[in-house]
Amino acid sequence: MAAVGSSERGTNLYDQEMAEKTNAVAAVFAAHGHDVDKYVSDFEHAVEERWVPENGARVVAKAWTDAAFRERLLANGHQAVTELGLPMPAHHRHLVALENTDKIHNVICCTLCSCTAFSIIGLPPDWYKDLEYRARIVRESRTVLKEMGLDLPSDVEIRVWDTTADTRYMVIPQRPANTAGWSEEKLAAMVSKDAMFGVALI
Ligand SMILES: [Co+2]
Repeated sequence: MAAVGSSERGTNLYDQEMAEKTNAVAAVFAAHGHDVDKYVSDFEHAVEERWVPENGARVVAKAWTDAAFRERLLANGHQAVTELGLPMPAHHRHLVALENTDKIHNVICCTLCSCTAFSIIGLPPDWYKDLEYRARIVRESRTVLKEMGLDLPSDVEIRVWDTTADTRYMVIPQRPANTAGWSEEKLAAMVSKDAMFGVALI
């Protein structure tokens, strides 16, 4: 039995099956008059050009520098990011902005799968989709964050937010102290994707 289940062989078989399924689905769409290649290239363009964490970084920098925008963002995230020309898919009905403070640190996950506010903070990284992260960040968040390089003081409360189909989250990290007077562009350049997931500080 040993050689039969080798992972390399399994992967090749999986790839082959996926290719067959993909071709079959593409053939059905083509038969109904859809331009499959255009759809795929548009999708790839969206992934690479539009659904990037630079969007969320702009939102964070705006919240840091514009108190009225910050209030609107905390009250209705979806509406506030739309104001900045950053659309979200219709089914992402709610965007909840989670503001870190000296005493509260927020971190996000999707215990069911890998949902994020991807049009704002970017597509989920591999570790976010990992079963181990999804299970352990809820039960032992302090330990998991420490393993990921974020060792929070013991008096900081950690809040873990589990994404759902219609409610997406983004973390608003704390603004570094030595940045008074910085432009929004300069501030935005500091904001990492990890910080908006809550697994890093700035
Ligand atoms: Co999910």
